[in-house]
Amino acid sequence: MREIQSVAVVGLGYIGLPTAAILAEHGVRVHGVDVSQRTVDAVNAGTVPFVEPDLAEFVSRAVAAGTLTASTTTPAADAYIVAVPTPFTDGHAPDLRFIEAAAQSLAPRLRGGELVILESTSPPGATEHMAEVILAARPDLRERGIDTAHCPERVLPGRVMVELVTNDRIVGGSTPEAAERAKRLYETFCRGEILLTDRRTAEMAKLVENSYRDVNIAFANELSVICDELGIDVWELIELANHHPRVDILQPGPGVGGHCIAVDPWFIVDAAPASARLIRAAREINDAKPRWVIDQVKAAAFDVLQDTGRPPVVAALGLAFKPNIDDLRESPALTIAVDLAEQLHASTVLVAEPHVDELPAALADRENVRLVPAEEAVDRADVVLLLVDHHAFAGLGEAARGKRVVDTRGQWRPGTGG
Ligand code: SAJ
Repeated sequence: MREIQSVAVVGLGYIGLPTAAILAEHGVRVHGVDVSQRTVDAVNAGTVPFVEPDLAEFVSRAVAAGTLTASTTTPAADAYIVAVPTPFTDGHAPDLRFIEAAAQSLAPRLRGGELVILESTSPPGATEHMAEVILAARPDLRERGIDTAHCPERVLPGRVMVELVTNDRIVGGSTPEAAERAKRLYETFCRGEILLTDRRTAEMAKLVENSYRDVNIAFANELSVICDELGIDVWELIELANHHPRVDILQPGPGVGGHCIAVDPWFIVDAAPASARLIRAAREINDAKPRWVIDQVKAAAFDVLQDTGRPPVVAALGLAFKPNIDDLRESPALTIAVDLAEQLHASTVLVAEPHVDELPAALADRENVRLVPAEEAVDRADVVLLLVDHHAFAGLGEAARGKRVVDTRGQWRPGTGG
C-alpha cells in the first residue's frame, strides 16, 4: 500500500482548512486549494478567513513550518481530500456542481494509485459519481481504477479543532483496501475510533446523524407552538419531562440554521421522496418556525402601536445561527431580522450581534435597521426579540423587563439568571 506523504485539500472552508491544518500539524505535507484568492492569500500569510477557536494558531504554525501551502490550482499529491460545499437547488435536490469541479481540477494531476477522499456531506451515490467524473476525464485510468473513499466530517462549529481529534469517524471505501488507506491517513491525527464501511453507507450515516437531530429539534419546536396555544412554559415542561431516565428533549428556538442540519435531511428526502415522511415533516416544522416568531413580534408591535399611537422600536438580539459564534449561514435569526425590517418598515429595528463588526448585506442597505450594542438595543426598544442565546445577552433580561419580550430561546425565563 503506497505511503501517503502529501495531501491536496480541495476547498479551504469551515472543514477543509481545519483538516488541512491538523494534517500539516502531524507532519503531512499539505497543499490547500481554493477558488477564492482571498482565502489562499490569507492561508499563505498564516491567517484564517473565518473565526474558529484555535484554528488561527494551527494555520500560522503549519505555514511557518512550511508544511501548509495554498494556491488556486490543484497540484499533484499522493491523496486528495475534497471538502467543497454541497448546496441544494430550489427544489431541495442536491447540487453536486462543486464536487464535479473539484474532480475535474484534480483529474489531470493523477498518475494512478492515488486516493481521492470526498469529505463534503453528500447524497448517497455522490462518491461513486465523483469517481465517474474523474474517470470520464481520465479514461486511461479506467482499467486500473482509482481508490476513492467517503469520510464525512462530524465536527461541531466552535469545537472543530477539538472534535477533529476526538470524534469517531466513518470511512467508506470503494474497496476495503481504499477504506484502509483512508483510515491510515486519518489515524495521523484522529484519536477516535475509525469505522470502516462502503461509500454509500458512509454517505447515508452522515445524513442520518443530522436528520436525527433535526427531527428531535422539530419535536421541541412543535412543542413550543403547542405550549404557546395552551399557556404552558415549554422550557419548564421540557426540563420536567427530561427528568425521565429515557427522555431527552432538545430545546426549541427560532428555527434550525447552519449549513448542515437544515440541509442534509433534504438529501434523504430527495433520494427516497415517498418514504422519508417524518424526515420531510421535521424539515417543514423547523422551516416554519421563523414565520411563527415573526407573527409573534408583529402582534407585539401592533399592541404597542395601539397603546402609544406610534410604530414601535424593535430590538433583534443575535443574527448567528447558534450561540457564541459569528456564523450567519442559513441563520433563522438573520431571516427573521430581514423579514421584520421589511414587514415593519415604519419601525426602527435595532440589531445587536456582538460577533460581527458590520451588518450583513441583507440588512445593510435598509433605512430602518441599525447595528447597535445589545444594551442600547434593549434600552431603546418597545419590543425585544431574543433570537440567539449568546452568553453576552444572558444578563439583559432584567433591562428588558416591562417591555414586550419575545424570547425564542428561553434565555431570560425566570430562574435562569437572565
Ligand atoms: N438547535 C435548536 N435546538 C437544540 C439544538 C440546536 O434549535 O436543542 C439549533 C441551533 O440553534 C442551530 C441548529 O439547531 O440553529 C443547528 O445547530 P447544532 O448545534 O445542532 O448543529 P451544527 O449545525 O452546528 O452542527 C451539526 C452537528 N451534527 C449533530 O450534532 C448531529 C455536527 O456534529 C456536524 O458535524 C455538523 O452539523 C455538520 O457539519 O454536519
